[in-house]
Amino acid sequence: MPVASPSKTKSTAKAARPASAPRPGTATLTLSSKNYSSWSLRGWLLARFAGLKFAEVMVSPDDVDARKELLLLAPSILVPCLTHDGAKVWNTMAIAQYLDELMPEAALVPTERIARAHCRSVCGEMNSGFSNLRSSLPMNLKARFPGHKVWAGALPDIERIVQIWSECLAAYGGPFLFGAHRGMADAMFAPVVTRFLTYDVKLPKPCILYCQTVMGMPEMQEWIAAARQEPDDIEELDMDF
Ligand SMILES: N[C@@H](CCC(=O)N[C@@H](CS)C(=O)NCC(=O)O)C(=O)O
Repeated sequence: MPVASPSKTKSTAKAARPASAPRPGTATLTLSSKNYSSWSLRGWLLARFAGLKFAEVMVSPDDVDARKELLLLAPSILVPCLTHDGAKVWNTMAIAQYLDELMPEAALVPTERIARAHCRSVCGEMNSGFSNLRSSLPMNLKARFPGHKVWAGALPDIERIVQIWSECLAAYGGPFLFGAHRGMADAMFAPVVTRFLTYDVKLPKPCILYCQTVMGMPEMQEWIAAARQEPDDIEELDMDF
């Protein structure tokens, strides 16, 4: 698969582990790099939006021992993975649905039936699609590539995302995808927002405003600040982030 990798240097640096292991009974969310791992960001935003108290468990993508530990938690060996009260949840959409059941008052999905179906549909599309966008424009929060030439194969993905956002913003009035309240769809598309900024993707005005809304969320600011503290590069930038 063609991959544009604008800034790729190798490093053996490991992501930081928490100083102490989480106490038994504490919900945990297993994540990898805050700078590079878009799925980690989605899972973390979902848990924060839901209001769940959890401990972060960081596993480095290039740490073999950490991968073995992750396998015990997540059979897919993928992050994010949530453990909570005996439940082990290892896919982002499953985590979103679990949190929505657990904390319905957080309104991760719209309360109205048809809007809720719409929300789940666009989230599902994000969860399973846009592979050309994901592989050619990997998340890299610390980087900026002004005037980046986007690979032609990723353009239909970008056009479809612009269509999804434009329809949602027009139908529900913004500033978030499903209206005044941030939720599941905003968490699912947040890493796309950061990619559009990193790679200088040109967008229509309503989508630019939406990107500003997402970047302005305190949770995003907190995540980005933590990403900036991470070592600069990791080895596996070609993988599907
Ligand atoms: N669709 C999966 C995707 C998860 C995924 O691809 N996670 C990546 C990180 S962004 C991963 O764990 N890759 C393997 C690794 O980090 O070693 C989900 O929803 O959870």
